[in-house]
Amino acid sequence: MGSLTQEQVKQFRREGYVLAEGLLDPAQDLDPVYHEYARVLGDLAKLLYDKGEISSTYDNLPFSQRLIQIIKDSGKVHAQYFDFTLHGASVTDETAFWVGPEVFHLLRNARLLDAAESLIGPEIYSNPVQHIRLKPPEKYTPKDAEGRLQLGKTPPHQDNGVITPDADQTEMLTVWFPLWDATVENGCLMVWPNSKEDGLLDHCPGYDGLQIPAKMVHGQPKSMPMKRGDVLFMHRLTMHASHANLSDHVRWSFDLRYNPIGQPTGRGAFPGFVARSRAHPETELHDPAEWARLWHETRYRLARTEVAPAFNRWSADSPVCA
Ligand SMILES: O=C(O)CCC(=O)C(=O)O
Ligand SMILES: [Fe+2]
Repeated sequence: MGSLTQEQVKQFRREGYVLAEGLLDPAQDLDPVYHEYARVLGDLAKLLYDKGEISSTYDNLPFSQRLIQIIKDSGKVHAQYFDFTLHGASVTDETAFWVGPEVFHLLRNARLLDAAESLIGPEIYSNPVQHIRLKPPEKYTPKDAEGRLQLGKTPPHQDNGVITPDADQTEMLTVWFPLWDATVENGCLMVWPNSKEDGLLDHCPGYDGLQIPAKMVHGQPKSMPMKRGDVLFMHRLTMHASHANLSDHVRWSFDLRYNPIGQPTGRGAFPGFVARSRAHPETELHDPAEWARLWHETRYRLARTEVAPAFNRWSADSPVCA
């Protein structure tokens, strides 16, 4: 079963990625989550305005411009506010995140799962390594105390690098798609075809995330401009990065992950769930409120944990990082 063509499956197995053009129906599959996030953005505007951190709620602006104004006015990108995951190191009871029903419906989207089934089989677990990325234009992105962009381009890495070693054999599948067209100018992804053949490379912690040291990055990357509705599937060992957002609008994407049920997720402190099981359909999670509850319970637990979970096995002072 599964919805990808044999040719697409072959390309994924050979080169470590495949682009499925028009897999999603933008109106059916993407608009609901867009509308949900428009409300989240409104909530953020009100919250910041009430705290005196912005001078207007920018009600009349369309999403992208409204977010840019809020970012400029408050001096912060607010990535965690929109994300449907947590960052182990700094969780408190107040840490904001968004685990709304339309996000859950996206995680269970039948078109995504049909395609995932072609690549990892019919027993599909929603792996909790997942993000929404709302990347503002670099020219409007506030800097941190060291003068670096708070949120910029993604450096070269393999997703296997951002999970714990117990999951190195897990067939984790990365599923990346834009909410709006992604272009080279606004910061689309680039992939290094066949890079999975090199196995897991060393990664070094940097301010913008784990990255493969430049001296180990060879071969020509392929830029992946994508239309709304297109979906990119990547093998966990496929090296990828993003271009910088040099446009004047927000680059908006989701990246989700799935693995065969029963394999470790590589972020055991976070909750996943059975998205599809042909063998045991009764184990599938269908309730968005239960999914949200799992994440709230996780936040509660992490806020009380002294040693935050680390998902990274490399240290900045190891010789390869010098
Ligand atoms: O969207 C990006 O810029 C990076 C995405 C990424 O690294 C991923 O989806 O694994
Ligand atoms: Fe990645």
